[in-house]
Amino acid sequence: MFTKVLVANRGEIAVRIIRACRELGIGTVAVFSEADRNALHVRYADEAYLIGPAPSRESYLRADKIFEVAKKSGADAIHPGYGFLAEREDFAARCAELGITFIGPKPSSIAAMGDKGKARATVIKAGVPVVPGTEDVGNMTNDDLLRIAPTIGFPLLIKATAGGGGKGMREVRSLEEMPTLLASARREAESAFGDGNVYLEKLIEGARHIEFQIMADSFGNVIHLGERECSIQRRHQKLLEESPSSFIDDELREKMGSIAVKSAQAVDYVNAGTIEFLVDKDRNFYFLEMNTRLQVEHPITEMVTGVDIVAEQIRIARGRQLSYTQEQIKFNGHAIECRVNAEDPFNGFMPSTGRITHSLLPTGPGVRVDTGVYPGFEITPFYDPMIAKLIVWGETRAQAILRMRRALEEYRIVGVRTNIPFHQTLMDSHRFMGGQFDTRFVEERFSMDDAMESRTENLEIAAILATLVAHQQSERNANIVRRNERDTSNWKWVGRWERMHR
Ligand code: MV4
Repeated sequence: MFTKVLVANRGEIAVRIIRACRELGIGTVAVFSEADRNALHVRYADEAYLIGPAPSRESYLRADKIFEVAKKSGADAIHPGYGFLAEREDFAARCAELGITFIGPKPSSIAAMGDKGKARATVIKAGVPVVPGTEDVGNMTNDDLLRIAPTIGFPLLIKATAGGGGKGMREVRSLEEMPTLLASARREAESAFGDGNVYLEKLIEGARHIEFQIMADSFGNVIHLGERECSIQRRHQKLLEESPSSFIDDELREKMGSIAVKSAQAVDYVNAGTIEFLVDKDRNFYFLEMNTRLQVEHPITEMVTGVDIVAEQIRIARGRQLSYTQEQIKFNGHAIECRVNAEDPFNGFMPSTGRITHSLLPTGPGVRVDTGVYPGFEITPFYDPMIAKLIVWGETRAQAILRMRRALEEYRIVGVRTNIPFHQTLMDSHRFMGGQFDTRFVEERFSMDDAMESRTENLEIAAILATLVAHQQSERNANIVRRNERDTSNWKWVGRWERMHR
């Protein structure tokens, strides 16, 4: 039984974890940097401790400081959230040595999935489909790789063993360009991870990125909570996620779900985890990697399954059994999450910093906002630009999209630029409405100026499109403020607000 959980994170995810603890009647301990003295997670926790200056390296990444606070406060468990220390095997191991429960998987599972080459080899043995590529573990020389490359075929990808997130990744179109690209991939991986080891995979072009949420308890029970479509991304940063994926039918969901469960079992997994897949045009799917932590986008799975993933993590870490069997998991409706970033979509998504002077959150039926900011809070350049997650639920995908349009219109943030106009433009995109996109969509086919791509020929989606396009038209007729006027509308609104409060 825990009496106190230390939350080793900041922002919206720290707040999310504190909320779960409060509902479970568990005390909470926050840690914060000098830039976060006034942060929401500090206000919501029962106790809060300063752990260092603004840069993460000197605060949120300082395991020693966090253990010091754990001791001082008497916390008996640590929830790492995502990022920072969440996937550090040594951190999880040290928790155990100090008699503190790490709310996450075993150090050995983190290690087994952290090395992407090792992860491949492990899941291959368990019968999980992976992209054709190298199958040896351990360091491979350039000679080895040049010999194996033609047997895989071109185009192929060089990937960093310690990687993830696209760092140290190179597309190779022919054997001639291999040596140069191997050298640059190794150099990038060495500087990013201190490990220049790489492996090869055949390049799957025009694929979707679809991931499965799994939950595993310490009694060997493993279930999946369905998939999340994560193809709407830019430079390996996800911008929007939805569940279910319009590309996955019940049969494929069951097949991929059972493979996801198998992947987790292969590393003796406990707690919440995510299996990432690539799914090609012909619906072939391949294991990419496993994230051994809670993810940013977990709320959309919570909305369609009704499972409180964070509460479930805490129960599992306390040594309880999963609250659900696979048969008890029912998928209901459709959820979409827009990541609201302090970035200017009209200026190459440049990060925007400053004080949030005013903000008004969307609420109402089917709307959830997870955020760590509020009016008066200053956005600094020290951390991730994500300031909120706007999550909506609808009975159908079309209803969820309409609801997201409504919520985006309600949302007002003044003081920093945000990517809300990007999301509004995306909601107008016929390709998005029709579910016709892959991981290249935002970078290659999407423009803030011209959301009106040629209409799709796919008849299956014509009905959804008709509803959504009609709605778009009626909004225009009603003179509802559109994205390019967002700044003006914000300032008009601020004017009204200030007149009201004089
Ligand atoms: C791939 C791929 C195509 N073929 N592997 C990018 C980050 C890393 N986690 C895996 N990634 C990819 N691996 C093969 N064999 C395409 C990507 C990829 C990608 C994957 C998921 C989400 C967005 C992506 C954007 C570009 C490339």
